Amino acid sequence: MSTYINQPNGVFPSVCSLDCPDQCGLLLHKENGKIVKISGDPEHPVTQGHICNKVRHMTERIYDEKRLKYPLKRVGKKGEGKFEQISWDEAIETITNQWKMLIKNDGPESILPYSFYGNMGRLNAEGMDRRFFYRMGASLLDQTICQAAGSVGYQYTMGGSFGMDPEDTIHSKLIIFWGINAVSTNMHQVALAQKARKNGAEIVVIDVHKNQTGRLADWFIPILPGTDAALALGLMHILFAEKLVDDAFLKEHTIGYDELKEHVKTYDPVSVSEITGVPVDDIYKLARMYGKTSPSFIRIGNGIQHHDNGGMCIRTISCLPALTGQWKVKGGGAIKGNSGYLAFNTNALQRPDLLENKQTRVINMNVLGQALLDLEPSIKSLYVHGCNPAVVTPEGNKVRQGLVREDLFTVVHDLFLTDTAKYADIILPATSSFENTDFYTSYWHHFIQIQQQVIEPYGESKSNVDVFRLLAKGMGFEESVFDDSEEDMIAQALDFSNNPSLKNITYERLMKENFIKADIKPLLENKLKTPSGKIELYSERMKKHGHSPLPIYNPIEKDSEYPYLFVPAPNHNYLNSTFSNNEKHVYLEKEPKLFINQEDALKKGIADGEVVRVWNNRGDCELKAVVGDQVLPGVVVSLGLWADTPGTKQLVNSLTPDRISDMGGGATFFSGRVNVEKL
Ligand SMILES: Nc1nc2c(c(=O)[nH]1)N[C@H]1C(S)=C(S)[C@@H](COP(=O)(O)OP(=O)(O)OC[C@H]3O[C@@H](n4cnc5c(=O)[nH]c(N)nc54)[C@H](O)[C@@H]3O)O[C@H]1N2
Ligand SMILES: Nc1nc2c(c(=O)[nH]1)N[C@H]1C(S)=C(S)[C@@H](COP(=O)(O)OP(=O)(O)OC[C@H]3O[C@@H](n4cnc5c(=O)[nH]c(N)nc54)[C@H](O)[C@@H]3O)O[C@H]1N2
Ligand code: SF4
Ligand SMILES: [Mo]
Repeated sequence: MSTYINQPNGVFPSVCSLDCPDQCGLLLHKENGKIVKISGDPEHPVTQGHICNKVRHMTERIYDEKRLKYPLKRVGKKGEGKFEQISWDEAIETITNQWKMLIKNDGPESILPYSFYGNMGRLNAEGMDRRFFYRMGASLLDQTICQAAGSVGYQYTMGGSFGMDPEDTIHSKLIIFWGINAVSTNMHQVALAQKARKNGAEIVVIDVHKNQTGRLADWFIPILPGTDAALALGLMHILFAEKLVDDAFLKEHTIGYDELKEHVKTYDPVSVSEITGVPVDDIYKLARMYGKTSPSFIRIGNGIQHHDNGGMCIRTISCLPALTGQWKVKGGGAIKGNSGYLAFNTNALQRPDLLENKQTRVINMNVLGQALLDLEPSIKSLYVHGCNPAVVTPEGNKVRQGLVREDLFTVVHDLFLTDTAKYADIILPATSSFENTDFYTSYWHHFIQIQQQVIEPYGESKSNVDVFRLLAKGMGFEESVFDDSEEDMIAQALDFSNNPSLKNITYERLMKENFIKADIKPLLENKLKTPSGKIELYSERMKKHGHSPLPIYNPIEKDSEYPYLFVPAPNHNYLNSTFSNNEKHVYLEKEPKLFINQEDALKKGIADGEVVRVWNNRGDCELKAVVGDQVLPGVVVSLGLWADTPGTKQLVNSLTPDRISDMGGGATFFSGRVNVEKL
């Protein structure tokens, strides 16, 4: 039990719950029972006292007047946003009565939970909710919107989400940020890279947009969207041709290097240059730099995998460190994600055994719009938590057409009246993470952390765990798993003999120490979790799954004749759509922009600062043009996922395709085409 809650004044350790690799250790400064300031924990070895702008202003969000204080029921038309206060008893009774009726008439699969990591706390994001919906037998959600394609691609090469320890970045001499806007999205990786730079390291950024990360680079390499696999193969071509590969390493730790060597002969620098837009000389320069510098480190971002070919692209890039033997060098290798190291007992936490019907249908979250409109038997109820699909999900107009269905019973649990909540029948107020207890495992650094409750719940808000306890009671679910305390659940999750790195990490220790680094052995000390136990440059398993067993470049789909490839990326001051409803953060971000090359702007008669209409067959929006050389001709980039504001049209996901990527059922946000004109 947290003792912090009873102390009105003091400074208390905490964890950032946002979906961000850095997973910072925080200090919450409390006065008269309220948090007045949030700072980075100087004791936390990765955070080192520094946090981002977003969370430094977090008190504005947790005490925002607009926060939901009590449950609401809809009184207006769907989506109109008219609600009336109700009690928790009425809310739970309304929801469970509706669900009991649906289960009787249509079966439990007519109900779909839709959630993501608005709060990364394991109990709240994927604990009690899983137990509840497994027990109910509801449709299952395939949570593919973020890193699915790349994780599968990386896994084919490396056996799972296992990369370098980011703290070793300080030893690197060459750091490549590849498709990651790290200044905004992984700031402590940048801090570590800057330390390495003081010791002589060079920073290279490969991106479609010269944003703040590109501007910080020693060398920025602009590339055409969706072509990175070709560049990686071109680098391999030169590495083999110029004997810059580590033969001893390849023999000992990989399979398929002879096949790969033969195969990459077709990716000559001239052809690769035509595909990628990267000049031939630069391809040579980068290959030689990569082949001759050690330790070298590639931070693989999420940007490259939100494409039709995202899985294969990451599969391909992740072969590079093996060619040069970098996995053996401290400060060498790559990171796509590191969640494999902190794997905990998900079966004990989530209890998939409670699901009776093992054939229960699975719905890919990227096609929510289609699912709500066309799926048979139809979805009759949607329960949304920790996610804002009306803004973040592709084919946004289809999503909204689905949400407006009169016969869809929608419940939204959130801290704010999000654009999704506006379509709800019942809205439930959620606590912020500082108002509950949870444990956290980063997908980038190696620390496990605990959040103890620091402040009282805002208004009548409740945590996800508490709401699912109430819903279980209301449904008449009698299993004792719904009575487990937070402490019980954390202990169950950490009790996991399959992962020796967690051996000495317990609830009690976390309560004392707040953050504990897992005891992780060097990557190649044990066999990898690939079928061969080695790094697989050639993958028989990929062949079985219908992919090329060797890394290849597959072009993205040309989904229309519209002239521009559209990359709607995240922005600096929001986290996905979180903060898009908080004045301070909106003020810092100003307005939604569209970056366009000056050549394209000239042709279209668009001047810098003018509002432009961006459209395709899926939808349209209006953004402010930024004309310059930040993007290549033929490419346009927007920043941020903006909430609806009256009088504006800024739903960038109204333009994005809901095609599924090559692997993992992933999203293809960045592979769509649009047209642009002066408004
Ligand atoms: N400030 C802030 N931080 C965040 C988030 C946020 O919204 N705001 N979101 C969080 C979440 S959930 C995630 S998943 C991560 C995402 O953070 P990142 O891993 O940085 O991924 P993105 O920002 O989606 O894209 C990264 C970069 O890829 C570029 N890009 C797009 N297509 C291509 C391509 O084909 N090739 C290359 N080389 N580059 C390309 C984009 O221009 C962008 O600069 O950040 C997390 N942190
Ligand atoms: N165009 C485009 N679209 C994208 C992306 C992109 O780069 N471009 N990125 C994609 C990616 S990588 C991701 S991960 C998704 C993210 O999409 P989402 O997961 O929807 O992320 P957020 O927009 O941050 O919404 C999270 C919501 O959870 C709520 N929340 C926070 N804590 C809690 C809690 O404890 N309980 C409950 N019930 N609610 C809580 C927040 O208030 C917020 O409304 O977006 C995707 N969409
Ligand atoms: S959003 Fe990321 S960088 Fe900012 S405080 Fe949270 S974990 Fe740290
Ligand atoms: Mo994400």
